[in-house]
Amino acid sequence: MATIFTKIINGEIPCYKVAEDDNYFAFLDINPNAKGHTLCIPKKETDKLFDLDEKAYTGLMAFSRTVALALEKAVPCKRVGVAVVGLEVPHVHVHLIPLNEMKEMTF
Ligand code: DGP
Repeated sequence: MATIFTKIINGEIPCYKVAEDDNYFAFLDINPNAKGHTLCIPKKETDKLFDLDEKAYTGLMAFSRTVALALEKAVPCKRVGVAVVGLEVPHVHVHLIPLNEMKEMTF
């Protein structure tokens, strides 16, 4: 069965899209820790970060970096925090969270 995130990529569930290329997709988290909290995901459904093959792993990191650099410009913050959690949705996702205080980084 498709994950919630695959349904988002396919447009079956609405989202606020931040960025997209052939292999990766970024959208705002529905339950943000801070303004601009964004999730970056591979379009190919994969559960955990370390399940990704080398190419997909480095591709996801490069895509996430591009989105993080854009977020730093778009959203006032001290820095963009990065986390990979995956307790809720079994489709690997990189959290990018524009942070001003550590307490914003809670899951
Ligand atoms: P975790 O698996 O614990 O890393 O958290 C999953 C995150 O995904 C959580 O911060 C909320 C977000 N999320 C879950 N369902 C949806 C959804 O349908 N739309 C959006 N935009 N975000 C979602």
